[in-house]
Amino acid sequence: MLKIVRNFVLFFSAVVLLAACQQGGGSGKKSKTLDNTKKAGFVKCGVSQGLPGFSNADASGNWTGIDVDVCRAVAAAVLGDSEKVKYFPLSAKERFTALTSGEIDVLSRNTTWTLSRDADIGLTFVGVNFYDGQGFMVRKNSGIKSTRDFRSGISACTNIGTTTELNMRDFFNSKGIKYEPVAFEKADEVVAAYDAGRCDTYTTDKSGLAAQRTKLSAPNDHIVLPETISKEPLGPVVRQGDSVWEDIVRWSLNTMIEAEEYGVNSSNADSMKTSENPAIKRLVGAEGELGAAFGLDNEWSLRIIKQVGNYGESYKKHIADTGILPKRGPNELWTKGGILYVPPAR
Ligand SMILES: N[C@@H](CCC(=O)N[C@@H](CS)C(=O)NCC(=O)O)C(=O)O
Repeated sequence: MLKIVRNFVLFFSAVVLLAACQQGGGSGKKSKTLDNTKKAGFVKCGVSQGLPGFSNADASGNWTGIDVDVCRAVAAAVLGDSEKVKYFPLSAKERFTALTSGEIDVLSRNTTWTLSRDADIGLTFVGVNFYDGQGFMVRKNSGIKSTRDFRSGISACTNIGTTTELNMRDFFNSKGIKYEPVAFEKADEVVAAYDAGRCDTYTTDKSGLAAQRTKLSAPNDHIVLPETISKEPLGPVVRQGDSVWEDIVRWSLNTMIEAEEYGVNSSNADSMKTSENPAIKRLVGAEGELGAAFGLDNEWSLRIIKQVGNYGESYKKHIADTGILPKRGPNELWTKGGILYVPPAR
């Protein structure tokens, strides 16, 4: 009897161990977020409340911008259709709780990757889709030409819940300049306050200054000062704890950047299947089985490139051709003097 019990215990332990091993080995392809996204039929994407070039809705509620394109890429990869995205406009203050609470599954909203955000609050940054830095805008007639002209008593308009607030404090304190922060939750309130003369300077990411400037009553009456006071690497974010979903979002962005590097775009992607370059063939799914690593088919990346375009196409359409920031600067490929460099898809 004792022997039977012992054998049963041994057998049971073996089954449990085997199940655990299989779980470990196969967990790479299990994603609750992917399953839920497929069930819902759309990607739940957190965006800004309106930042031209990055995430902005027109009068009919159509969202466009380079941040929007990241969510469209994910939808093309996992649902086969870049239009299958539901957008959730979020203020800077709301954005992280929306992600950790499960209201959204990707946050793609001019969000700076910092240590505490990445490590401390249940979030994971998957990459950078825009390298930025914080700057200041002032009225031309203020006579201020550089931050060296700032004096104690200056008032500065900015957004609550941003790195901007923290950098501004560090900047003024380190220079011994007494300043008056004028902060609001909604970006439009900040712009309106600055436009109405309630503060001497408006400070945010330089891309934000360029984009929000278009909303001022007389954009040409304002200048952006030459100094950049911080590093603001902006990129998409996911919840911690679903590494497959994290990889899908990371490699959807990487696909757009690598496609530009290899000259693959929305018009030529199909014809690239017969390219002589194996890296290009992998990128368009004609060689290898890269999609299987996330439990996706092999055309996931081809769909991203065909439906959304490569990074350069997205930048041109939303940021350069709209006049927001015509020059790519650091957001040029590493092969062209910029710092856009993604690991290889292989
Ligand atoms: N990159 C900074 C700033 C982000 C931020 O929220 N900036 C404001 C000013 S440009 C903004 O996006 N406003 C648009 C909105 O809230 O809809 C951060 O991650 O904290």
